[in-house]
Amino acid sequence: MRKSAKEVLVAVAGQPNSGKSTVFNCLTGARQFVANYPGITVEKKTGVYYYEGDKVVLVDLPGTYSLTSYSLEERIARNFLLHGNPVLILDIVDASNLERNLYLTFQLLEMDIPLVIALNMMDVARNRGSQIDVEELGRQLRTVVVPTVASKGKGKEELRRAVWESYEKRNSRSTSFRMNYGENLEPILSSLERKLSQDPTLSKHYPTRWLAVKLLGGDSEAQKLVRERPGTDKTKENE
Ligand SMILES: Nc1nc2c(ncn2[C@@H]2O[C@H](COP(=O)(O)OP(=O)(O)O)[C@@H](O)[C@H]2O)c(=O)[nH]1
Ligand SMILES: [Mg+2]
Repeated sequence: MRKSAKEVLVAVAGQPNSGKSTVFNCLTGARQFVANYPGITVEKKTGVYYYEGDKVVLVDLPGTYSLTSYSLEERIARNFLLHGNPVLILDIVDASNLERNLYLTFQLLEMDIPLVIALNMMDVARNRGSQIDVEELGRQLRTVVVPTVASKGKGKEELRRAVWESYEKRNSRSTSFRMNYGENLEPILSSLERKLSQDPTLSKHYPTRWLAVKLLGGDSEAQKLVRERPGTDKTKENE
């Protein structure tokens, strides 16, 4: 292998039954390892594949419908995104349940980590007569969208290429997608975000927009992050 080979950490997220495990298996094949998240019995599956000699490490996050802090699975997924340093999120979206699946996507986009969407179950969507304008979806979300039928291995190479290209372009992204919370909330969010940005420790460790949204929603884990200050090891999940 080339001396300069890179190693890239990618978090694989998605709602239950979106085909997350199928995509994961399709990309990594037999190169998989299972451990537990520290201190708890939830399985942490890691897989590896090589793209033109560079190593891509995939971490399979627990399947969740959203990214609040109400369930253990959601907290694990969220903590990994906040503290595990993935450079990219691969979001598996079920094309036949697009609206419901995008609920998680919007929350992932707020984490301020480059995102690639595998628009999976394209066969099911097509059989139901749905026509999805894949390019328009990508334009609106300002992200790359790759249509896949993971159970048939369709879209695998396109997905690998999209992951790599998004990784290489990660610093040259134009403005990323921002959920608009409407004229009542946006001014409050902006002022909160401004305050959080002025705190160098917080803004270095957490996406301030995300933190502002969560604080406004009364998210207790987010409040704890602000209270406790970053810097200590919080990858451990204490129930
Ligand atoms: N028709 C179709 N089935 C799929 C596709 N991807 C996955 N599946 C099937 O959908 C079911 C759920 O997939 P799985 O990977 O376990 O979902 P997960 O819960 O997100 O990990 C399985 O029976 C898969 O074989 C796809 O693109 N098309
Ligand atoms: Mg699964």
